[in-house]
Amino acid sequence: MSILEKITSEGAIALEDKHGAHNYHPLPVVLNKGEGVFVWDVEGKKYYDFLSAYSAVNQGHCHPKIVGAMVDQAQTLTLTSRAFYNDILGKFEKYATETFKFDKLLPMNTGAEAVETALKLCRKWAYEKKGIPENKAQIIVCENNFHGRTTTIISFSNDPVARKNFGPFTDGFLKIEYDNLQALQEVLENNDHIAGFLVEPIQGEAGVYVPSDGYLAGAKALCEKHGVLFIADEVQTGIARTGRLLATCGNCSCTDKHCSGTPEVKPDVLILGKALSGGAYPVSAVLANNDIMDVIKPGNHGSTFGGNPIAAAVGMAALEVIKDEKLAQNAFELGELFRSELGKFIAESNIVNGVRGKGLLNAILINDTEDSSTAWDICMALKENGLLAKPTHGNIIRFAPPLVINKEQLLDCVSIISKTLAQFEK
Ligand code: IF1
Repeated sequence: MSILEKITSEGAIALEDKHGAHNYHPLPVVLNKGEGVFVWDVEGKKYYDFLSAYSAVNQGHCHPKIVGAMVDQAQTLTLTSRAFYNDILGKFEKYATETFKFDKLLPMNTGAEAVETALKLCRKWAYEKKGIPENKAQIIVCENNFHGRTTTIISFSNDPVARKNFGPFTDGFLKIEYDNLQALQEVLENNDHIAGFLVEPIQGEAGVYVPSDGYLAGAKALCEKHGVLFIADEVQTGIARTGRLLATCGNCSCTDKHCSGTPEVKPDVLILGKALSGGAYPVSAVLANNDIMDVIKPGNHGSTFGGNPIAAAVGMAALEVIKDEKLAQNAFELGELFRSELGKFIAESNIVNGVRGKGLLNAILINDTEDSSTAWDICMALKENGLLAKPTHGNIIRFAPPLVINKEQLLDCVSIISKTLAQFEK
């Protein structure tokens, strides 16, 4: 079978089922085209994409500027490895560090790799700058975290499905309750060898759990007091998703109305992935200032593909699109509209208990148990009605459209969602 041969949805699913590892349980829809907020299946049916590849496609599917940058670069120079310089990486590093206001950037490919990079950076900093005795460094993490799927990262997950039978695990992590400053203070006061605190500004996989106002700033202040690095995993929340360029939006250079003037907190170490690629090509990065990043010396860390010319060109275009099209502002405004419009339906509903989120990272809470299939069944019905979303537990559905969505499209989606949910009213 040639790669160009036409295939039906059934045929594509059967091929994956037979020849692919079963590490996912996808919704039964086979896509072959995307543009902006829309995707099409192989039978030609059009859908609103309310997952955006887990927030990697914030700029919309096949954004011409991002695809253009990728194609141009692909026809010129694709990969040199970091054994040699290339003429694009430095430009991307300058642009990204100016955008996010850090001295330096370390490029990787996937989110998990960037998280691993941040953990290694934090440990090395702790031994060399803070003077923690060798092999004693501890990093604080939160319950119900999701930071990726490498062996070290799942070592501090508490999701049994992600962990079971993958041990032995990596030591050196202390887990505390999310959104609980008291818990953070206690662990900082009662341990001598804390190197860092790794946190998601909003917990995505846990079900779009938004912490209390002031939590992140309070956590940063505690970290500062104890000389511990505040490490923000903005792989999912970053790049305008939550209505600001970053959910932690310290003093980034974004000039969007709702972004500037509302500083939250500046992390010591910032982790980016997903939408840094615009969904075109894997790009991730860790950003930090010189006093931290300079502990990494030649040979300490790297990746064959990290910082390659295509990734650098794509990353730069992906950030430019966010700025040019004021996507943080759009996410802020349409996020407010989404929650308030859907809220009207929910007020009268007994199948949905609420909607929560920030910007265009939202979730609805279904009135059923965590182990029920209701959220899945609703997603199947949404698919029939032309909107794709995925449950994050049995009773939570995440809604995260591309940030290029406009008001008319968003209201159309609210009506699709309301109409679908109405079929499930008890
Ligand atoms: C999957 C969730 C989203 C992340 C944060 C690092 C990574 C992720 C905060 C790793 C990845 C993904 C991966 C995806 C499911 C997914 C996810 F449902 F688990 F929570 F986005 F909503 N930090 N998140 O959210 O990035 O290595 O994947 O590039 O299928 O595992 P990665």
